[in-house]
Amino acid sequence: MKLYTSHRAPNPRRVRWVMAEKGIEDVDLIEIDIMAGEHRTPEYRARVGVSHLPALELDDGTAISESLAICRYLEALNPEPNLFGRDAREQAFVEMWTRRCEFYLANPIMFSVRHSHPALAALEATQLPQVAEYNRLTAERFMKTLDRRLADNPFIAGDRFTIADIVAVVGLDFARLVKYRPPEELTHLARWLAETRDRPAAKAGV
Ligand SMILES: N[C@@H](CCC(=O)N[C@@H](CS)C(=O)NCC(=O)O)C(=O)O
Repeated sequence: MKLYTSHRAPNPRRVRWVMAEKGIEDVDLIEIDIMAGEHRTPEYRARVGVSHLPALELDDGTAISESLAICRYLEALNPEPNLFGRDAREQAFVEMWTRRCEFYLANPIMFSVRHSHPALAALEATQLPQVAEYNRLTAERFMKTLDRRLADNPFIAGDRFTIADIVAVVGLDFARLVKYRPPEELTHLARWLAETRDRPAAKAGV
């Protein structure tokens, strides 16, 4: 299998993090230069169907895009350590927190960075400061929710590390591109962030 990835982009990083947690090594990483538009070529679109990263190309040539679909596929092939929940109840909780983290944290941060970092202007038809600000505020509102959650739970979905933590930390790490730091008073979020950034996968530079 081949993973089309880009080392600075957040969504492919989710997949690389899942691979690191599970010790998956039989996937070739193909680096795509987003700033050079390599994902917008007719060849890439013909192969993947959309001009997005990441994409996982299977050995028969089928391509799967959407980072979380790829992560689920890798989990099905490599069940341990489990990242998506073991029973119906845990799966629902993991899904709930993953979607919250994606919709209210990771995506808003992505839009905020894309609409404020000068180097990323090339990816937007028009870079709008108001879009950046609106999305920063949306993300910060959810950071407060996460802070309350993490006051009573070691990890976002409960008592163990899951895909919800990966989506959240990758989103927050992307904000470092614009030198953003979560508000200091969110001490439970800070505790979780430090511990998550200290995991072997993160320290290995995933
Ligand atoms: N929902 C998609 C988002 C994919 C996405 O937006 N990927 C970014 C990189 S992080 C991309 O391909 N950007 C290229 C562009 O906007 O031209 C996923 O989770 O995979």
